[in-house]
Parts: sequence; structure tokens; C-alpha cells
Amino acid sequence: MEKIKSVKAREILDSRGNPTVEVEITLDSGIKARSDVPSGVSTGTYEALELRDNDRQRYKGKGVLKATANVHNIIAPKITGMEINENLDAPGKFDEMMLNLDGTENKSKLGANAILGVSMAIAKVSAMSLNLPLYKYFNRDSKILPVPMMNILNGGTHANWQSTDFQEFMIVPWGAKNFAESLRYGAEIYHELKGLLKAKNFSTSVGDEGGFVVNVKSNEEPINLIIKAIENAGYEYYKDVGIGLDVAASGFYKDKDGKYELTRENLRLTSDEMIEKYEYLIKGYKILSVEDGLAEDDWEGWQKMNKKIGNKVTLIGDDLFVTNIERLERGIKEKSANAVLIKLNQIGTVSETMSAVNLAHKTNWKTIISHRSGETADTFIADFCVGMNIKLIKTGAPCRSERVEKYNQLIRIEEELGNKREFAGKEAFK
Ligand code: 2PG
Ligand code: MG
Repeated sequence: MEKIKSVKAREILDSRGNPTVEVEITLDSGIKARSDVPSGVSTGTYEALELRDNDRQRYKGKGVLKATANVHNIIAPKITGMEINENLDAPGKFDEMMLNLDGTENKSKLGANAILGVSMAIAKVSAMSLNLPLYKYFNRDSKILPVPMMNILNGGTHANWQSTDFQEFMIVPWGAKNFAESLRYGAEIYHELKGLLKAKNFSTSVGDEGGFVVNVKSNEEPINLIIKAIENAGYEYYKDVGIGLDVAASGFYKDKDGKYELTRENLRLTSDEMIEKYEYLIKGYKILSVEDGLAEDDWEGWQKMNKKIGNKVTLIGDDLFVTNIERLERGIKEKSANAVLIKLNQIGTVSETMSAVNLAHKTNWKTIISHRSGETADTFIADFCVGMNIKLIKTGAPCRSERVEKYNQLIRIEEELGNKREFAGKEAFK
């Protein structure tokens, strides 16, 4: 049985040039693994706490030296010397210990960034000590490759509000025959879109997730541009490639009067009017999914929305559920949505994330694994996705290495699985 020899944390940079936590764990045998923690900007209020130093002298207060110190001074002394289990509850045992050390509701004592860095690194060294690829560590029979949801037009905070109010316009190449092909469809369409934007004198600079930042007049215009790009690339809209949206409505919901403010369209809408807008878009464009169509506290609105359009579209809760099992249980009970976005750093441990995924699957809800807008080169989510039988992944445009590297890892996994592999394809939305 292998033991943990050392635990080291360091402050590194994420894709936005902000500090984040990296954890490196070494076993007695010399096996070593590193994990990097991502960071969002359109974060949900109910996410676990990302501990920042708030020292204005460094990185405008965004340093993470308190979090790395917590790994060194509080977590490392407890887990150094502990045995890595030879079975799947390895992250569970360590996660439970860290939850006890932290003792708060939202991981505010140690920081979810400190805890998650350790939790992911434990999973990685455990897999390595068993001589398994990470995806097989979560399930030795895993074989399903997800459909990528590629965010090729960035809005909201990811584009500093210089583009649409809706945050993400994603192409979904669900008609491809395997993962590598779906990625090829996506990349070809991305380049077609670039040409189209250029021809129309739009900017082709990109936002935080590698999608274009386009100064359009409405939140509908990008849909038409993207459909044109899909057709220009030689694909049939919907049959080969569909569209999914992340509205990220909490970002433009105004608490004072309970209205959703769509600056691009000069509109202030109620929940009901937002739902009507989605009905119109779904009818006109056969949109496949709408994420965070309403704000994170608008439980009543979500219930209405799901009742009205939940049978026609995948309704994904991101800020609403924050990968938190209690919020997810409430959503299931109230029939608020039919899918949940999964982000490890929203909850802060691998095992709690696994519980959220398992609960969703048991309830027949769809799950979508997601990157954060601030990312690193860590490809943990690609393996986690396959290992947990998650059939959809969103990890940005086919542009910017921190996004593309996750897709590339899935190409490697697909190749390694050989004949055993299956591509989720259209089943992913059933
Ligand atoms: C989202 C995410 C990722 P952020 O809203 O789904 O695309 O954005 O990481 O900024 O919360
Ligand atoms: Mg979202």
C-alpha cells in the first residue's frame, strides 16, 4: 500500500493572468501528480468560497498565498503518511477529512481552492498508483465520449459586456460519428464564422473562452450568424450541428425591480417575458439547451419555465445549483430544470461532485461537465467526464490552449478506448 510522502502547494497563474492554486502530491514510490484549480467570473452566489488574500499590494488582492499556506500548514500535516486506498473511495476518505478540518458550510476556513487542489491531486496519484488512466479510475468500464458544446461567441462578463447580454453561444456537433469528428466539425465551423465576421466588418478578437466578441445589436443575431457558418462549412443545421445557449441571466438580473436587463436590445423583462423569449427562440431555431435562463434565486420562475418549455429543450441549472447536492435536491423536488451543470470548484471536492453527478443520473437528469472562464492546462475534467458517464462537455471554443487541451485529452481517450468506445451523439440529449 502506497503512502503520501509530501504535499506541496504553489501559487500559479490562470488563463486570465490571475493567481490560482496548484497542488503537487508525491507518494513514497516517487509517483507524483499535480492539479490546478480553475476560477470563474460569472460565479454563483452559492458557490463554495474561493479564498483570496485581499492584499492590495499583490495581484490587486487576488493572491492565493493564504490558500497555499492552508495546504502546507493545515492539510499537509494531516494527510502526509496516510495510505492511498486501492479502491474508489480514496478521494472520499481524504475529502471527508478536509471537510472536517474546514468545518464551515462553504469551505471558507481553508478555501475551496485549497481543498479542491488536494482532492484532485489525490485522485490523480491514486489512479497512477493503480496504473490506471484517470478516467478508468472513476469507472473501469467507462467508454462513452461526450458531445462537445463549443462556445464560439462570447458575451456578458466573458467579453466585458462588449458583446451580447447572453454569455455563451455554443455549437453542438451531435450528428458526428465520434468525438474526434465532432471536434473537426466544430473547428471548421469556428473558422467559417471567423471568415463571415471578417466579411461583415465585425471584430474577430476573442473573449475569455476563445469565442468571438462581436458588437451585434441583439442576442438573436449571433444565432443567425452561427447557422450561416454551419452551412458554409457544409453541415446541416440541427441534423449535424445544433446550438446551445448559456444566458447566465444572474449577470443581468436587477434585484431592485426584479427585471432582466437586456442592454443590447434596450429591454427590461420579467421572468415570464424571458420565458416567452426562449419559447420564441426554441420555436424559431430549435435551440437544444438553455443554461441559466433565469437568475439563481428565481426558483418560482425556474419552475414555471420548466413547466412551459422543459419538454422541448434541455434546461440547465448552473448558478442555480452550483453543483451543490442540497440545491440540486430542491430543484429535483420542485421540478425546476432537467439538467445540471457540473463544476468541481463550485463545491470544492471531487467526491461531493461525484455525489451530485450520481444524484442527477439517478433522477434521469442530464449532466454537463464544465470548465471555468479562468482555466489552466489541467485536463482533469476530460477524464472525469468519461469516467463519470457525463455525456456533454463544455470547455470553450476550439481556440486557446487551456480550452483545446481538454478536447485534445478526449481525442487521446477515444483513441485509447479503441473499438470499445461509444460516442454519446444525439443520445446525450435524450
Ligand atoms: C459558466 C462558466 C463557464 P464562469 O457560466 O457556465 O462557461 O463561466 O466560469 O465565468 O462562471
Ligand atoms: Mg453558466
